[in-house]
Amino acid sequence: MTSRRDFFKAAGIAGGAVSAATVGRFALAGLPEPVIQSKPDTMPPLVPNTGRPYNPVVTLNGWTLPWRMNQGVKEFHLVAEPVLREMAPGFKAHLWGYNGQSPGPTIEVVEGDRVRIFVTNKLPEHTSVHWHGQRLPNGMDGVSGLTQRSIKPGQTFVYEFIARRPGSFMYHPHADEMTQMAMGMMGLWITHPKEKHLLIDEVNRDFCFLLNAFDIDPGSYTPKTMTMLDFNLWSWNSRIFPGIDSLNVRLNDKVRIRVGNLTMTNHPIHLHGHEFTVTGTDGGAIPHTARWPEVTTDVAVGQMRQIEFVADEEGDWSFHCHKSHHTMNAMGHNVPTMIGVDHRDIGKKINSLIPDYMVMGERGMADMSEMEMPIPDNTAPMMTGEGPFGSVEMGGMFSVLKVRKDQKPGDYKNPGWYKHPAGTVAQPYKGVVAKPARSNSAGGQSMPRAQKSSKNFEVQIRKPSAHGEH
Ligand SMILES: [Cu+2]
Repeated sequence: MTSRRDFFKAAGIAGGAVSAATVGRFALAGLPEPVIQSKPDTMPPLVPNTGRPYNPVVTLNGWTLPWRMNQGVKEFHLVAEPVLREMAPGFKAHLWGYNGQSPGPTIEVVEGDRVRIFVTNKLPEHTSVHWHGQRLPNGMDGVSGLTQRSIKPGQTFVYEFIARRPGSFMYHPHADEMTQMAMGMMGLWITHPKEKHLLIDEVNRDFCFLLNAFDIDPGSYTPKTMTMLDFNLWSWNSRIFPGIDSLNVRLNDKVRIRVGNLTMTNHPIHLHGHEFTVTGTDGGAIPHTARWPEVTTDVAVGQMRQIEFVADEEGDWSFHCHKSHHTMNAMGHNVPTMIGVDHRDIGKKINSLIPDYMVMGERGMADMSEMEMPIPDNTAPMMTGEGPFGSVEMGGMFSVLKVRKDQKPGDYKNPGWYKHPAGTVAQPYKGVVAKPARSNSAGGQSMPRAQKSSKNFEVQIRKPSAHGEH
């Protein structure tokens, strides 16, 4: 039970000057029923049925929290609790989150709205909620110990403030942060502008997701919370490819994507086939004169980036973090590079002792994606995703922007694979390929060497090749 003192403290009402009317109003109204979500699907946009109208966002593999309008105040109820999150088909993780999911639901409000958020703590330890990026009274900032008492297990606190600034924000605990964020406690907050805004364009599709990371050993279910940098699962909204839904849009749609980073490293987010503009951050909208075109934008730790573009090229366009180890799932990675090393003979010898021993990486790691190697239960494959032309050989922070001319406005269904017009797909060349001419020069250096190297030495190049050519 919430003690009255904690309740008023969190509500920003000074200890001595508690208004009985305020108590009565809350008590009479009761708490809004918490809404719980258990499906990991991308939920359709939640069109507002009360308050000022706006064009709602779509949270990738997530959802927006419904609210209750109580005498002009938008009331939300967040429940901090352990959750079972399907991170990809066949791989579930025991995380902490809000209202049945990690991340928690997206909260959408309108600039100027008075917002009241009840937070019930069903975790085994205390928590708090910090509303990242918001202008609010100091006592509503959610830093346990500094601006409020922490919310003990079983307690419900109430936060109340006016959403003053339109934009893209996040929420997360400010109590035992390293544990609670490593366990998946976070969510998005979108404040829509209350009227036409010079720097905030109207768009046809407005997507959002959080970058997050976990360290879960293959075959286990619970993240290691002491990990500082060496995470092995790089996720969007606690999903990893091929578990991340595609972003499905109609040809010539104006598209906005809001990305927040609550991992411990930066992520250069890259879109194929289009240029975009960074139109805003969690600090607000960017003036037009300060915007420039990009195809990759780095989202640093604790930052948000809001990108916009017109989807005017049909097709299935990759959309991913450009750190290549972030588009892979959990793997043993303290492994030397084996490209070009023929270790089959050694493999055979080891096989006679350990029948399951497998030789890896002789021709690169791509073989891994099509190899049916035994993996422990509850483990996502390292690189996978079956595309129309074979394995995509990806994991982690990877998805696809699907642009189609027959996608209906407001329809977010996956349209399936793109059907390329005849003659527009890269093909094997059928003609004769001449041997490439190779220069005899030792290199293209701009100046001659001052002296010859003392000894001629040779680096043996071992090219990956088919068996039997050695
Ligand atoms: Cu990354």
